[in-house]
Amino acid sequence: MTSYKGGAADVSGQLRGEGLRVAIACARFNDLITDRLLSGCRDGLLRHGVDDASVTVAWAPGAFELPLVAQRFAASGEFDAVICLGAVIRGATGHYEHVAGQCAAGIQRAQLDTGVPVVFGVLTTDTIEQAMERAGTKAGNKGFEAAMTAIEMVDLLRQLPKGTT
Ligand code: INI
Repeated sequence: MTSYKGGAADVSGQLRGEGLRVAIACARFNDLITDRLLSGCRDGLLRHGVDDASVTVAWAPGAFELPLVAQRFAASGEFDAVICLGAVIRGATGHYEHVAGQCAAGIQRAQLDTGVPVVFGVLTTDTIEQAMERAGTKAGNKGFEAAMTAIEMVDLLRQLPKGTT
């Protein structure tokens, strides 16, 4: 891997979390699941060098509210990355598509508008069992993965040309 200097390059982010300030927006809805995502996320940050004292957590009512919280964090200039954690479960709602879709679209918009990485650590599953599997049982922990994505993206963006945001 070489650093970008305006010419040919092959860049990727490393998992170096030292000195990073990270905000987490976590949904309270389905907190049986999101509590586990949050634990996995904190663990992932800590294991990759992020100081727990540099991590701020805000609880939103549900996944639908995560983009606004994330946008506020990202626009503040106080954080290097924002992580959104939630669990949208199809079996439990008729408006699954709206909640999940708007959550994803809003999170993407927050990162594109601000230039700060905003990670989609939101489970979208058919059943609560599938969500449990992705929240620290047999299919890993999406919160832990989200922590690594945040750290990697900060390091990657630092190597890329400056944008307008
Ligand atoms: N919010 C979730 O985070 N997960 C869900 O599965 C869910 N369901 O099932 O409806 C959910 N709904 C609440 C939604 O996110 C908003 O908080 C609510 O609509 C108020 O805006």
